[in-house]
Amino acid sequence: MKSTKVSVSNKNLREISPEEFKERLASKLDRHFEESVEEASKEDIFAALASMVRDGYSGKWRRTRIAESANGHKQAYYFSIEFLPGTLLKSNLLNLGWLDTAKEALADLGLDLDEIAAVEPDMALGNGGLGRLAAAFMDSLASTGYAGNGNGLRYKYGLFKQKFVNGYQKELPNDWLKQGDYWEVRRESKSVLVKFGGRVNMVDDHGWMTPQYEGCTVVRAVPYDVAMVGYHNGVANTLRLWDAEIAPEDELKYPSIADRRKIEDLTSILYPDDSNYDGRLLRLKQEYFFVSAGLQSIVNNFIKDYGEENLADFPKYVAVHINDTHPAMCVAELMRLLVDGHRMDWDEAWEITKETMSYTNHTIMAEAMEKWDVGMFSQLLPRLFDIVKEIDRRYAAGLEGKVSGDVIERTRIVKNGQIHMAHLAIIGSHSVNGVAALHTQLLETEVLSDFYQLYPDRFNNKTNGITLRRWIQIANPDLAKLLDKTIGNDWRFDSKEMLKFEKFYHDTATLTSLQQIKLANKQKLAKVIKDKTGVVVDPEAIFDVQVKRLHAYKRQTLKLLHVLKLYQDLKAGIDHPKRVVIFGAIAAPSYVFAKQVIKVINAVADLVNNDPDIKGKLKVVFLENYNVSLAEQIIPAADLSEQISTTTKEASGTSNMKLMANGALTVATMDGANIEIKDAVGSDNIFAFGLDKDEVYTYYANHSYHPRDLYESDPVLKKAVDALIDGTIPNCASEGRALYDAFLKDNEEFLVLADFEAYLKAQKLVEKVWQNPRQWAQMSLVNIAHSERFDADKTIERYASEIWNLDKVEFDAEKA
Ligand code: TH1
Repeated sequence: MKSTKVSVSNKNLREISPEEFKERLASKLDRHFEESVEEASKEDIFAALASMVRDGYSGKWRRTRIAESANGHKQAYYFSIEFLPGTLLKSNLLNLGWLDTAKEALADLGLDLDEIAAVEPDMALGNGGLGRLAAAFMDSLASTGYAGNGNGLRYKYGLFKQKFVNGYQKELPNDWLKQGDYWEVRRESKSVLVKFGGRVNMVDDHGWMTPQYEGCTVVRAVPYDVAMVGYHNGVANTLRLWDAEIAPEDELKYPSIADRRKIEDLTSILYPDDSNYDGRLLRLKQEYFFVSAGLQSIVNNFIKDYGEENLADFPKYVAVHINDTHPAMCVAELMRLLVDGHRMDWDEAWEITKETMSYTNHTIMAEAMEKWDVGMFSQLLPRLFDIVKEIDRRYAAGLEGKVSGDVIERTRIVKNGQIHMAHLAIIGSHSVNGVAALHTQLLETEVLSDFYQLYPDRFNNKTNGITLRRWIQIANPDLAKLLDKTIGNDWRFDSKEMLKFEKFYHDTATLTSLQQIKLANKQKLAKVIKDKTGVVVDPEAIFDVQVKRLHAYKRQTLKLLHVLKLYQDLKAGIDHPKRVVIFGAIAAPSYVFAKQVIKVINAVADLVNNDPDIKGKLKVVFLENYNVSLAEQIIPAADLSEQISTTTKEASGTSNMKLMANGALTVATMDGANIEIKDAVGSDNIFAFGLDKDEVYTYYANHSYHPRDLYESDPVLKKAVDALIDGTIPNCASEGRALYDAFLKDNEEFLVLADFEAYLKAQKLVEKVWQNPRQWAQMSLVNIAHSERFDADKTIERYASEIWNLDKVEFDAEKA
């Protein structure tokens, strides 16, 4: 077989002509809906386009699968409880090389691609950064030409829809499948069974202790596959999402709808929690369900391709990645499949498991650490519990006499009636990585230091990345065109090329274009804001953006105090440049404090936006239901990017990267990936401020943070904080009081008031630079050029070579 690298990088940006595109569209509409383009609704045109796109990649999808198994390629499987791809029409068009043609062809027909694409509901099977990263990695795996597939859950309801009622967050169900998912393919024949509960008896079967399951509940896992199309390279990988159904042999056991629901509800809802842990039974069921189904299908596939007798070679052909601890049961489940299912000797199975598994930690926040109660776990998963206990026993026994008993006790998996999932993931993997340099350093020196002492070679850093294709080519097409004009279009294929944009630092025409593009994007966003909230904002103002989950450590509260201070200044006749502060943030429904913050911000927005005294100099806008699609509208219009988490708390952050790529300047604490952004752009091109990691840890170690002292001694701070309780802000007395009390609590964990003064200073500097539009544009240009450092394609190259040991897919390029 003739083999060529798949990265038959096809740099033709127009793979079909507008004429051909129009013909295909007309014939789709005719065949599917018996209507002409003129008669068709947006929904119908969307469906026809989606169908054309599917035709466009179906051959690639099939050939990639065949090439992968025929060529004996190692494949990576990314296990994640969340995937957050957003919408897929435009990104599939882009990756196929059809986007510009589609825009043009539709325009010829009097149609606007953006309006039609808006019909597609977001595939919101994730909360925030963790799920978005998983989706970015899917795009990059395909686009860099690796055989890498995703494995997750097909939630019937995606992340809830956030609505504001009287300024309070209300949650509505997100029935994203109602309109029919255009991209998935149900693969009935690949279904597997997953067992829960019951009892397990070990019986001797010809000398092998074999489990017999009794009285368990069997759930059928049916995969729905979504193609992940590579950028101009003929590759299409698979994102496999599992749905729970009644097993065919159990139909009679569940005669009523209500009975059936009990099984099918397993995949109904996505837990709306981010960086938090909530030890509920349903979540444990979900975790085991996609872990077991995914590993069963991988092992079945392996046996089909290579034979059971070659299972010892499993890690040569399979890498399984554990994205945060939610899929940590992979370690025990693969042991179960190998030892119980294929009668492999424990020690051999253990070596295979460790070589196969790798794990990413995404947070050091104590409240996010998964620990399952032994009682619940052993009842739901009796056999898996035995295996976890055995892994733990052997782990402890293996260290006996080699390290202190304290270390063993601190690091073991099962202790004090709980199962520590991070410990299971680390002990059962050959690689453990953090998601930014500082984060990995903190894992090594603080949070996981015992493990780092034990296994220094396992630890490595992989700083997160973003899909630049989506955030520049799709979300900011005019910026993309400016890059083409200045540096040529090679950057669309190799982001390193973007560094050449820096050569235009002194080029007045380019700087002017940058300003014009930003202004046009701000005008568009101003319209969105007007339509959604009724608030009129001036596109000439600073667009100051904080978009991310609502969380105490992310400190939307610090931004709020700044807003209050600006408001008080303006009331007192102290002038500031015009500013529009834009928030987008969803709170977990059970997170009381986060919801109080939302209410207060909305109340402050009401106050500020309607106070004639300040003459429109300050506007506050909280956009509902922040999601990927809204991000695509906000981020290209941002001047200022707020990345102000308490140093040490934000593992990486990724909105910081998207915003810089769109030319926003960052106000940043030296936390997460902000440090690397500063390193990339230089300290003159970022507004860095605040406590550093050592200062934060000193406060924690000495319990020496006394915010009341700061409050009493700084009248500016006191005035801003007092606004929360002195009646300044109408209609939020109890929420204002809650924030006030939180700020002033002795040793308050997020050190909000400790950073206030430095934050104001950073914002003063922002205002000063804003007065110099040329300098601002120059800084913006440097940020755009250096965003190449955070291209997820490069992050994936590092995972592929340093963790998964993959090589690129090869197949007959002629047919690609
Ligand atoms: C986030 C981190 O908070 C963020 O800093 C990082 O950029 C992102 O992951 C991607 O690495 C996390 N999201 C979750 C969600 C859950 C549990 C832990 C984390 S950490 C449910």
